[in-house]
Amino acid sequence: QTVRAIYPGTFDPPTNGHLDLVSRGSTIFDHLVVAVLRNSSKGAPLFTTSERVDMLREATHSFGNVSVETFDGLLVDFARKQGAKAVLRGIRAISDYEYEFQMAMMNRKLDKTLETVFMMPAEKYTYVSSRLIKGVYQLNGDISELVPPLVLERLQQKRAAHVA
Ligand code: COD
Repeated sequence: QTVRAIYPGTFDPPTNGHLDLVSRGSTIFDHLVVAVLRNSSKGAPLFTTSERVDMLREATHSFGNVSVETFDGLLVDFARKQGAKAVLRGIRAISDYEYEFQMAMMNRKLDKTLETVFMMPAEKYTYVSSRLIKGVYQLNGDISELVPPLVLERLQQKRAAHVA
């Protein structure tokens, strides 16, 4: 039996923390679907959905068992359509726990057959978040070790477009 898992998120933008999780997930699941939420409640994203998908595809193409899709609506519905048995989520610190716990329990209420699996990133990525990356980058901070090369390039393009 092959096990398919979904790694859902906003990924605005993808970071090396996200990729660390993809890498770990790809070793324990037969197939991992990175799922980008199309309409986030987090407010206006910096990158469009297709920009985020591009960056994720480029950053994950070397994994043979990872694909990138978009989804809308309930995660449990998307997981069912994908034939996924598990949802992969990352825990960086205690502060992630409450939100993740509530989401996992709500998803279990909605679909009791879907399991949420938590993994921890390498220590060096435990403080990395998309929100901080955007903030530091806008203030000209060096984030080159924290995001994949294409994300750095796309951030530079956004800043150039913003200045122009
Ligand atoms: N190291 C390890 N993990 C990390 C790191 C890092 N440095 N940074 C982020 N992560 C993890 C996050 O903890 C998360 O697990 C994942 O990577 C993705 O992160 P984000 O921030 O891009 O994703 P979120 O939290 O915005 O994703 C929220 C969802 C899109 C999953 C959620 O809103 C959802 O499922 N929406 C669909 C509607 C729905 O079903 N709602 C009911 C859910 S209860």
